[in-house]
Amino acid sequence: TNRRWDDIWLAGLRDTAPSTIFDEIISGDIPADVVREDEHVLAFRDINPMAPVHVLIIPKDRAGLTSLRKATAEHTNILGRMLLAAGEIANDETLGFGDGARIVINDGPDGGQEVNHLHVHVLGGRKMGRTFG
Ligand code: IU
Repeated sequence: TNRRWDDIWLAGLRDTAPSTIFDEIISGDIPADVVREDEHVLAFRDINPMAPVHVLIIPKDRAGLTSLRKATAEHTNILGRMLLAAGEIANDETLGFGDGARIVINDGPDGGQEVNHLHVHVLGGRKMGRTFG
């Protein structure tokens, strides 16, 4: 059966928000410095880094996840994959991380979110301060 197309069709039904620049990065229409990729998640360097290393992790299929506040139990798998990827990336000294990282999700306008496609920030390469801005 054509389960993959069923999944895409269903994702479309539950994700009517406008696509974002991250979809163009996923499709390859806009280049990105990809540091890690699998079937479900894509990780690339932030174009405007706020630390010596700044990586964004996104789901390839946004599937309604414009923000974390939109998450439901059906997103459990992808949310877990994103956090596992964050830990693995933060552990990768070849990317420039030292002993630790700051892992952040901005959610909604008041949270400082600018791109409406869920993303986890992994920041490092320096010792982070206690303030969150
Ligand atoms: P925010 O949490 O939605 O504010 O984060 C969006 C991030 O996406 C922000 O750090 C931008 O620098 C980054 N970004 C990018 O890496 N490439 C782009 O083409 C665009 C934004 I637009």
